[in-house]
Amino acid sequence: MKTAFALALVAAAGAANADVLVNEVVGSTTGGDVEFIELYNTGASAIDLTGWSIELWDSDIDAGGSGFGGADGTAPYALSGSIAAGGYWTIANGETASQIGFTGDAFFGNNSIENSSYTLILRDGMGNIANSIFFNDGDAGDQANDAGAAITADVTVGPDGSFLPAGFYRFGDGSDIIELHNFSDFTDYTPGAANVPAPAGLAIAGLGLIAAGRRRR
Ligand SMILES: [Ca+2]
Ligand SMILES: [Ca+2]
Ligand SMILES: [Ca+2]
Repeated sequence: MKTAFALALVAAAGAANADVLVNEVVGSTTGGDVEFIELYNTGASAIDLTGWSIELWDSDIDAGGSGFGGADGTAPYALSGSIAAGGYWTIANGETASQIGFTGDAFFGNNSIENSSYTLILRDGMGNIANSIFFNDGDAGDQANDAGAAITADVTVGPDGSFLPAGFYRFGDGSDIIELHNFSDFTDYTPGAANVPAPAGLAIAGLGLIAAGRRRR
């Protein structure tokens, strides 16, 4: 009995919670940066976010890039509260409130998300990576990392031409289809609400072309 309990604990400690995903991010826009990170719970149960955190790791190796593997802004951000089944949890800055009228579940200061390559890690209450996103500005050598240790991110976003993309969203909440956000057109930003859904019946073969076609700046 004692042994079985110990084994169960080991199993639990090794498995990241895969139900909560990074669903939408905006970090670099025209003018003062609107910055927010939206999580989405794909599961059937509410999840307590106590002990969870969002980390932002500088991922620029190019000359002049500052502090590869260092924490960006005032990251990490400790999460609190819970996220309902099919619900959202968002951290957002003051520009998000002033420019698009949205206030998140948590607040971070303006310019918390850098405008060149970075790695966003969502870490669960047991310290495991629940989801990781590498935002790439396209410079040779930039590398997804966890505090300087190279990783293969779950999702790589960008570059958008030779720039860091404004952000990304899953084309339909929790989807594996990734779209880049526009820099100056905020109409497709949906912090704390449903992302643009995938049209019903869309042929899988056509998704890549549609993804490319929707990208504009
Ligand atoms: Ca770079
Ligand atoms: Ca920014
Ligand atoms: Ca959204």
